[in-house]
Amino acid sequence: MKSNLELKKNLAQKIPVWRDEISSLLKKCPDKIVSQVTVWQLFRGLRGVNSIVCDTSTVYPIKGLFIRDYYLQDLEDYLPEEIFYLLCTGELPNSRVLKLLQSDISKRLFVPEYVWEIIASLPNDIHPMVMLSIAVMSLQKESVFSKRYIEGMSKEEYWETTLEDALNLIAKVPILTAGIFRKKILRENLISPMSELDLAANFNHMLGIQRDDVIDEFMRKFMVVHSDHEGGNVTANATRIVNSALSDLYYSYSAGINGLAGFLHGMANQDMVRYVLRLLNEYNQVPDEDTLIKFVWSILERGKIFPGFGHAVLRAQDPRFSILYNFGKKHWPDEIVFQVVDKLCDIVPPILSEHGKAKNPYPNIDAISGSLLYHIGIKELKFYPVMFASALSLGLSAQLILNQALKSPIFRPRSVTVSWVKNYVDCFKK
Ligand code: NMX
Ligand code: MLT
Repeated sequence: MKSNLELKKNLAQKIPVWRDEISSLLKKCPDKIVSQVTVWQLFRGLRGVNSIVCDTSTVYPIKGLFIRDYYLQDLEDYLPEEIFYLLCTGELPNSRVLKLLQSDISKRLFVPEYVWEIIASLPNDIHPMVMLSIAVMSLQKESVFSKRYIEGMSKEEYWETTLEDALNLIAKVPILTAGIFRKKILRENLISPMSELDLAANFNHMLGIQRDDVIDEFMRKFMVVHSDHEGGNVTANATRIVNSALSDLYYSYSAGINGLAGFLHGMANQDMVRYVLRLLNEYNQVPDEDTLIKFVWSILERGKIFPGFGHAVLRAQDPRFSILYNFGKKHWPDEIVFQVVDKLCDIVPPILSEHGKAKNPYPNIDAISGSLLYHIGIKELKFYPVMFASALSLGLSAQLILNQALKSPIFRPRSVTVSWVKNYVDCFKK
């Protein structure tokens, strides 16, 4: 399918301007230093090093996520489709442009039968993140980018074909996600998409959730707050690196979500609710403060991490957490899983501070998201990172469209040996 929508026209106008900006930077001050790497940073995950350019969003240590120039808190009532447009272009769409985008996406709401056959052939007990990754990989043969590359497209077309792949991906990932939930977890029939619904409401519909206005509003917020978190997190970074070799969006997204499946990253949402359910099983009610304090210490004293708290960049409460927390507090305060999470979010930060290791003791998005998914009827905890991955299709797609538009080269930094570092820094010489 060929798209000729406003998004593409808008990008076609902006891309030359963005390219000029970068060309003049490279011409005027190619040697200006923008970051330095200390020995500590080299061995500690390049924490704090400016090493990636990503315009879709930025994470500030105290204020948290900005999508383009907008503070996340000012975007929480927008539709995921609007956020996708914003991520790509820097502008929110007007209602005409939004309708065109929605209508374009609605024409892509189908998944080829062979993909369902592949999903059906998978053992039911493999992690649903693996299922989503395989499902997206199997869609790779639909990639417009790869097809056109083999046909000999010019570099100028890279971003346009990536946009085609992106529109297909953001339409199809929720279908695949809902399909995996229905077929492999609930062992129920698939529910066909309804093209007249917005992306989030349609997601609820296909998951088979008892929809109402509040639940649809929740899913919109869930998708918006999970849509992007700049370019340096494990998922985005992996996605970008794979794509920089001109592996198409399907290969790249699949690689990225394999990173999201890490326990330090997107898997923390399932672990948080796992702990909460363990507590509820044992006490049959929201445990009192002393019990929770002992529980948290018992985890930390065994040298384990407490999921849902801390962050590599944030040094304050994650605004994505605040948005979902306020929503839960307003609409579903009686949900017992939410109540335990609520108490833990008061109790854990001072304990982590006393423990003295985590640089940021505050809750992140994964502390809260699972409790709300639990409330709407997604009781399979392993499914929580899959919901995260689905929403991320928006931001990851936008990042790759821009990377191709800006002709980002293959990513290939140098690696060095420990001996090289020792010789270079000279600290060991008398
Ligand atoms: N529980 C226990 N220990 C922690 C925690 C935590 N929640 N957070 C950080 N630490 C430890 C960390 O393991 C490290 O220990 P060590 O010195 O033994 O290696 C030390 O504190 C310093 O780590 P930081 O510099 O504060 O954190 P870093 O940038 O390395 O890692 C996270 C960031 C997010 C990986 C880390 O805070 C963490 O493991 N949090 C829990 C898992 C989680 O919630 N992940 C989801 C992140 C958000 N997301 O959406 O993906
Ligand atoms: C994310 O949303 O990717 C996480 O908060 C992790 C990060 O930003 O490092």
